[in-house]
Amino acid sequence: MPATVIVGSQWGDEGKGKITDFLSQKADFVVRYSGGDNAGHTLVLGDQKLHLQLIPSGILLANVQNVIGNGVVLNPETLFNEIDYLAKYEIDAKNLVISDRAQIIMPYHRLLDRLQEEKKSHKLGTTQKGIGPAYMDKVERIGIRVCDLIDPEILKVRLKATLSAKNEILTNLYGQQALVFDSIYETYKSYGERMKPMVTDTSYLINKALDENKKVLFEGAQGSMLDIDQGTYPFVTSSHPIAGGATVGTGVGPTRINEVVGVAKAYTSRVGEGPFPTELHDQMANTIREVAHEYGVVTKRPRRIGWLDTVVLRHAVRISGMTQLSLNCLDVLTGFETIKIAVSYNLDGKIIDHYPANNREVARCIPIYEELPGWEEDITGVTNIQDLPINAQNYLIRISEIVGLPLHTFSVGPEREATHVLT
Ligand code: 2SA
Ligand code: MG
Repeated sequence: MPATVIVGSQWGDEGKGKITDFLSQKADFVVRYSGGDNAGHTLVLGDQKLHLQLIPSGILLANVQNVIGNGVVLNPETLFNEIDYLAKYEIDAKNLVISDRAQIIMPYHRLLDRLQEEKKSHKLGTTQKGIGPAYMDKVERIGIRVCDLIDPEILKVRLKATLSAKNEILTNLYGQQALVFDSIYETYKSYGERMKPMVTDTSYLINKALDENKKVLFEGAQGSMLDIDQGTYPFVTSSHPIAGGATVGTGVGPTRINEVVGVAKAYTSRVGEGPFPTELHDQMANTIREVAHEYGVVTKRPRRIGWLDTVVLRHAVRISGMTQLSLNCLDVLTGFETIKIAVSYNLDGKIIDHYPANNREVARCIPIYEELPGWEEDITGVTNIQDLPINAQNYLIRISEIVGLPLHTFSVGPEREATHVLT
């Protein structure tokens, strides 16, 4: 599979970083295509847990070329902090290149993210990393790209124009002090100098790699239900986490993508506001949250927990054309008498098997569950699906059946060694 996209099938935090790290052992390139430092990807290196927000998850392997694609919004401060953080673990980020067309997150983006959120009566629960405001500027065509950042003359002109517009909003609408041009310019100019050697036309690079039959992994951030078009709008992020995002976000045509791996957890979690039909509010949710340490990597917020929702999964399969399923965190469900899978919704007495766009309808949807017997045995050491307790095997088989995808991997723990490919 020369070109594979790894996509979150739920609301993010499905373990995409872990699967990317696992698959990158056989890859030549790992490419981030959307989002920014709102993502929180946890990687396990020996007995260390590493958290990355921006740098692709292939960085742990010295022979993998890591790429930040044009669809990403890049906070230079986070980038350099991560490079320095990795250096402490003796990981050299020399195999990292950055698209000259990626957008830069500026200080006013972070500030506006927080101020906009505070003003809203219906909060979105953003990560306050400036993601939405940075994508707004991109679409408004007033953003600063990487190629602008590394050219002090262009940076000066673009920052002057944009900053005066932002300062009007900050002072008039939010009663804030105006931001000072000189200090922002000097800081970002020096970020540009440090970034310059890493910057290139990454579309050219990736397409050339594909021409040479190299293996390229496109690493998704967030999840399908957070997609700006296909997710639970307006409770979404401002980018395209779905497989299509990999093409626009890297400059690689759809005809070059061979596989789309949907990553899902054996249950569901969501952080931030918005609808969540299978959400649990009982002890079960607390148990799962503590066992699996379900807290935001970036914001430390407790994640909301619920049963697996295959209406959501089938929606994700459709919108990304997924070809395989990777199921994580099976071990977290050990010890429950029964386990539920939502297979459809009851909406005003009618059974539906698709996810409504209208949020008032979603609020009226009552999930219809299949209930399967659970298992008690510790499965964390199991390496082969046949060695799982029969009820755990049946759970996996049933999910694969309902979702209509072959199971590619299952995992029984956070470590790289706890992910197993089905034979
Ligand atoms: P934003 O900041 O504009 O992208 O927020 C908009 C919505 O997208 C959600 N979102 C996420 N959901 C799950 N995981 C994410 N990454 C971090 C993690 C989140 C964290 O891995 O744990 O630490 O809280 C992520 N990033 C964005 C967000 O909650 C809003 O609902
Ligand atoms: Mg995450």
